[in-house]
Amino acid sequence: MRITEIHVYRRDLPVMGGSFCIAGKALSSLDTTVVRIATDAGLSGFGETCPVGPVYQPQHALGARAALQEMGPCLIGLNPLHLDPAREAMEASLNGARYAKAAVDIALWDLLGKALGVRVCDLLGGPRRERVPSYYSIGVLPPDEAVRTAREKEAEGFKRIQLKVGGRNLQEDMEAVRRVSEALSPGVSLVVDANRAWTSRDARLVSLQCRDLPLVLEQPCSTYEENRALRPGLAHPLFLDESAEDIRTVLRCIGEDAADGFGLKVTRVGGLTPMRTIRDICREAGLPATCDDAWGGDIIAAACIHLAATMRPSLLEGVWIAAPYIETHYDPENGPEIRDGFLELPKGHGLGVSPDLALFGAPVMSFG
Ligand code: 0XW
Ligand code: MG
Repeated sequence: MRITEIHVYRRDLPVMGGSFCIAGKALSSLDTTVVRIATDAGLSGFGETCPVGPVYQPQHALGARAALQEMGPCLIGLNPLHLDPAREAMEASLNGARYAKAAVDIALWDLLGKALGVRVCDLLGGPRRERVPSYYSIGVLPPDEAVRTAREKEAEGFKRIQLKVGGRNLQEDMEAVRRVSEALSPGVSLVVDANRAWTSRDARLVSLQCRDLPLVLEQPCSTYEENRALRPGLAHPLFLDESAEDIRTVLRCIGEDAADGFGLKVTRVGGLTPMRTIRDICREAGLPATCDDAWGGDIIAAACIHLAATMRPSLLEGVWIAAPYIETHYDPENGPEIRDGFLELPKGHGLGVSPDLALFGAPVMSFG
């Protein structure tokens, strides 16, 4: 089998209800990039990458498409079932840009599954279960609204709530943390995510003042080094998200005992191939992790669910997908939906979602 064509599409994903606020920045619409890899066997594979705006991480939507423009030609003619040579071809044509390579990597796993008549989770080691727990992320909101949303989401079946903080008065952050924690039932866990917005002073103050509350702190400070230095002085476990950039950083973090777990993002680390390695490293280290992406539609959601289903259940913290925050499913029949706080593995071969390309309009670039 050979890759004959690659088409790249873009689409805006408006946020339902107006906006989602991370670290003081309100996001009203996200720009997603979808890749279709077509073959001489008549099969197509789909991948996606959708940075959550241009400041959450060093990744951004225009950068993803510029990288695909650079790499697209090197993939034409390759055997799509041979994932390692395809990765090497991408490395040889462009340094870095893991998040753009991730879209190709996901599309190749989708193709491999379709070609073999199996699901992506079957190829990634085999599913440990058919449905995985999701978690809900509450954007930075006034404490009253955060409490109301937390109660609503608990009632919908979520067993893990992530509360965004940062980018405002620290007193308001502390009030939101305390009140949301006290509003949740004992079986529901709380993660407080500052998305790099706190100083180490802020993080220590919140952790010490809230030492009576059972919660996890996620990526309070910006850099890996700041968070590592902070950890011994905290009263709470520390998860790294934005700093868990790739396999090497995760290895370093374990070696330096810098975190109690990770908020992993499939595209940030480079796709399902490196994510599988990180899954195994975390399992050996006994560290829990989420299996998410920063944003994206049905393709990213399906990729996260497949990988998460193969993780040791006791170490999977939850899967975050953007479906509750966006209106459109690319695949109206099989697009992943959260029910009672859980996500089911899509049924079909490959990723199990078939995007309706009419939703995307003409490709913004094509190769082959
Ligand atoms: C909650 N998320 C998974 C979605 C937003 O993009 C941010 C992210 C996180 O945990 O930082
Ligand atoms: Mg996070």
